[in-house]
Amino acid sequence: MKCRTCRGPAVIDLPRHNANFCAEHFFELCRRQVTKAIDEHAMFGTDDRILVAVSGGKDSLAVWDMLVELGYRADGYYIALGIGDYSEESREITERFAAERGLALRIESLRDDHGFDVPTAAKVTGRVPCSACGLSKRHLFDRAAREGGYDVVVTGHNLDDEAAVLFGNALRWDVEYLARQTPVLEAGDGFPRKAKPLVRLSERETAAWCILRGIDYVIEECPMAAGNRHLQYKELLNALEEKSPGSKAAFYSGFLDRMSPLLADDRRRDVLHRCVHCDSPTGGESEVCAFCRLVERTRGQEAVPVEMLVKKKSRSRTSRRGD
Ligand code: Q46
Ligand code: ZN
Ligand code: ZN
Repeated sequence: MKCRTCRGPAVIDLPRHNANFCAEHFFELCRRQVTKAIDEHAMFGTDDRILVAVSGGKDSLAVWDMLVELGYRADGYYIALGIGDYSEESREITERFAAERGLALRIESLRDDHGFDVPTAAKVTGRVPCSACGLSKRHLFDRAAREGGYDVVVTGHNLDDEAAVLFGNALRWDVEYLARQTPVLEAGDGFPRKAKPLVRLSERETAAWCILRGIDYVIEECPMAAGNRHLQYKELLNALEEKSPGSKAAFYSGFLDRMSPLLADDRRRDVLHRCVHCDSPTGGESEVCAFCRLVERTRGQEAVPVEMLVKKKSRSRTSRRGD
């Protein structure tokens, strides 16, 4: 197996590029793909202050590493979700990653700072853990960016994630979500800009980036993820990709090029007002945002152990987008 660029020994084969690469030229390919995504979608520039939402997984650590390497001003932001050992381990790994590189990392804890954790919120609301988790993450990322004066929030969503979400949204022809499924969402109404620089890299490629760069990351999936639709869609798309390499990227990029522009008019945000508790933008009738209502509902509740939910999970409702 030889590197396509230098003919030296290759360390990775990439069937969708019909080529093999040595570590150095694989890194070059990754940097090129990320730079292309950033430029093509006008995500941010070198003067912008970037807040990277890090989870301790391969994607968020890879994107943080790449952005710093490419000369961007990127700080990390980690939310301790209180999902047992998984959260403990991911926090340690994230802290070590930042400390070893001298990077700024802000840590917020659902339990210590807001009085609840994901398992307890799931029990109290009677919904799947991902529902309260996703709501909390979106709310806190936005708030951290606003309070910290950041220009953009970056997440580690990769090609596999985006293709799986697209598949789910298209299965239901959910126009509202399809319209908003863009690699960059502009700032507005108190929301920061959001960008996904890894949309041109697959899950396998971000994992290879971490392994070849010696980045330690949490390998296990979140224990709450098992059985979620998003993972099932990924498996289906992987089966397709194996038979026909490149089909995942073609599915997603075809959507961005040909379908997404037609949905521009559906990309409007609801009319918003400010939450009377936390000043975050919020829609609907209530004066209080969904996150503050969740804090209120979980106040004083006894902490629920993760194991309790892992066993019960198969009987609960799945979240709409499967995220
Ligand atoms: S962390 Fe949270 Fe994910 Fe775990 S509870 Fe679901 S949304 S699966 S990215
Ligand atoms: Zn090479
Ligand atoms: Zn609020």
